[in-house]
Amino acid sequence: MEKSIFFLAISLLSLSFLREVNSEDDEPTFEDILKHLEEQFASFLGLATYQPMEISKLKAITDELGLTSDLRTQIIQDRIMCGACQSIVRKLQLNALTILAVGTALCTLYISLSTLTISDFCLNLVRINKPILEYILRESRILTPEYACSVLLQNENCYYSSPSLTWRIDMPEWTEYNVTSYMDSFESTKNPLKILHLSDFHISFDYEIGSVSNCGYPVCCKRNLGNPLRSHNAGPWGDYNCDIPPWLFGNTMHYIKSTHKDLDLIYFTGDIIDHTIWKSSKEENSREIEATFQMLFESFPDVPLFSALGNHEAVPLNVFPPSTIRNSEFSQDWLYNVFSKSLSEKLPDQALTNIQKQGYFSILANNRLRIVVLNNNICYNLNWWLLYDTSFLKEQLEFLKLELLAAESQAQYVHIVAHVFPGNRECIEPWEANYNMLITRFAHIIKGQFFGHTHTDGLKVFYSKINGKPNNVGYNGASLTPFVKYNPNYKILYVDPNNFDILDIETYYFNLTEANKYPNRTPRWQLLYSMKEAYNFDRLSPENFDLLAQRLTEDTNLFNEYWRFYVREGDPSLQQGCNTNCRKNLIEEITRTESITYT
Ligand SMILES: *[C@@H]1O[C@H](CO)[C@@H](O)[C@H](O)[C@H]1NC(C)=O
Ligand SMILES: CC(=O)N[C@H]1CO[C@H](CO)[C@@H](O)[C@@H]1O
Repeated sequence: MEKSIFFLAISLLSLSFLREVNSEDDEPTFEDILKHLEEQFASFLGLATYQPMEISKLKAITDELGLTSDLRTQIIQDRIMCGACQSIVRKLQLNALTILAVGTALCTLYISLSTLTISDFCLNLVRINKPILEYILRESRILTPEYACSVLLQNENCYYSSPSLTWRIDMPEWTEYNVTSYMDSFESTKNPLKILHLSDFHISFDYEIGSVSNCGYPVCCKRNLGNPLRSHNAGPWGDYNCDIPPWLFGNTMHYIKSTHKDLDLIYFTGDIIDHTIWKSSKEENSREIEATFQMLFESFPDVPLFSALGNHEAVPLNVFPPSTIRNSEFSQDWLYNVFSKSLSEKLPDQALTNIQKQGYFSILANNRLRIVVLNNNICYNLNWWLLYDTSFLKEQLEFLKLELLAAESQAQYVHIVAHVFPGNRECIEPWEANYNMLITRFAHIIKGQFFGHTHTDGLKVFYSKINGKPNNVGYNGASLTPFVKYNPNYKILYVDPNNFDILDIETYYFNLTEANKYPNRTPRWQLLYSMKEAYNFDRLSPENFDLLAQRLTEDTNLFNEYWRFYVREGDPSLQQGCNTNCRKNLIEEITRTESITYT
C-alpha cells in the first residue's frame, strides 16, 4: 500500500514536470511522438534497419498499454522511450498492467519492426521470464520507474542517480612505491608465448544443411524451423543468419591444432549455446556445455584452457540471481555445477569452489602470470535481478581486487578473461565504474583484458581515473559463429614471456560464401591481419590504441580497414557498409569503457 502511494506521488510529480516543459514552442504532434518512440525502440533493439509501422497500429499498441495519454504529454524528443518505459513500470507496480500484457505488446512491436514473420518465440520468451519478473516486481525494495529505466535503457537521457547505481568499493591505497618497486627482474627468453583466443561458438547442434536459412525466426538453419517453401537454404559450412554446425566447430579445432602446434594457453571468452533462446533448457544446455568442453579438451589435451561463462549459457538467458535467492526455480547453481564439473580435471579445488559461488575463478598459469576469469554476465543490464539488488555485484569485484593485490605483492602480472565487453551500454554503472577504478589502480600489472559477446572485432582503451591518460587495453575475440553477417574467426595472441605484454594479435578467418560454394572442400582458413602490421604500431600500447581511435576519425582508408576486420570481411556486412553514423559509433566505442557518462 505504501508503495503504491509512493508511486502515485512520483507519477504526479513527473506529470507536473511534463506540464511545465509543455509550454515551450514547437510542440511536436502526437504522430511525431509515436514515430520517435518507434525509432528509439528500434535503436534500443539494435535494429539498424527497421520497417516502420503504420501510425494506427502503433497507436493501438500504446492504447493497449494505456500509454497514449502519458505520451501525449511527453514532448522531449530524446526522452520519449524513457517516458514510455517509466509509465509502463509505474503501471506494473500499480497493477494497472501485467507482465504478460507488456511482454505481448513489446513482442508485437518487435516483430513488426524487425520484419520477422513468426511471433511465437517472442511470447515464449515472455512466458519463460514472467515468473522471475513477477517475483522482482513484488519483492524488490529498490525498484522505482526511474531506477528500472536507468538500468534497462542504459541511456543518458533516462539516467537517474540512485544508491543502487552509485556505490563504490574501497580502493586499496595507491602509492608510488607499489609501482616503482614493481621492476621486472625476470630472465629474458626469446620466444613469445602463443595464446589462442576463442570466443562465441554458439553451436547449433541441430543444424541441418538445406534447411531454411531465412525462416522468419531471429535465427534459422534447423530442422522444422520456419517455412520450407522459402528459397534460401542453410549451407554446408554455416550461414550468415545462423549459428554454426557442430562439424564446423570440429573443423576449426582440427585446423588450429594442425596449424598452431605450439600453443601455450587457450582463453575462451564464453557463449557455447546457440541463439534459439526461446527454447533452451537446463538439461540441454548442460549436455551441450559438457560436450563442448570435452571436444576442446580432446583437441588440446596438453594446453591449459581458461574459460569464461557467457550469458547464453544461463537458463533463462542472461538471468543470474544474487546468492540470497534460494528459490531453485530461479537459481543458476545448476550452471555453476556443470561448469565446474566440466573443468574438474583441469582446475585446482580452490578455483572449482569459486566457480560454484558465481562462476568466476583465478589461477596461476605459472608463478608470474595470474589469470582472473570473471563471470561479468551478472552486470548485464538485461539481467533482471539488477532490478532487485545490485550489491551482490560487490562479491566478485572484491574478489578481483584481492587477486590484483595478491598479484602485485608477489610481483606477478595479470590477464583478465570475461564475456561482456564493458562500455557498450550493457554492463551497468556500479560494475563498470568500479572495474575502471580497479584498472586504474592496477594498470601497471594488468597486461591484457579479453572479452567476447559482441561478435565483432572491437577494442577498448581504458583511461586513468586520476590523470585521464590511456592506461590499458581490452580486446574482443569476435566470434566463431557468423551470426550475423560475419565470417568466423579465432585469434592468436603473441605474448612477452617475461612481462606478459601483448606483442601482437593475429586474426584468422575464412570466407563463408566461398566455403559454401565448394561443399566438398574444408573451409580455407587464412590470416586476416596482424594488429601490429595493420595499424603500423611499434607496440600494442594503450597510447597507440588511443592514437588509433583519433587516426580512424581522420583517415577513411584506415577506417575501412578497421571495418573490414571488425566484420572479418563478411560479404553481407561489406554489402551493407558502414555509414557516417555507424562509423561514429564504432570509433566512439573504442574509447568508451563506461556506458553512461553521467553529468
Ligand atoms: C568471398 O567469396 C565469394 C565467393 O567466392 C566471393 O564472391 C566474395 O567476393 C568473397 N568475399 C570477399 C570479401 O573477398
Ligand atoms: C599491495 C602492496 O604491496 N601494497 C603496498 C604499497 O606500498 C605501501 C608502502 O608505501 C605498502 O604499505 C603497501 O603494503
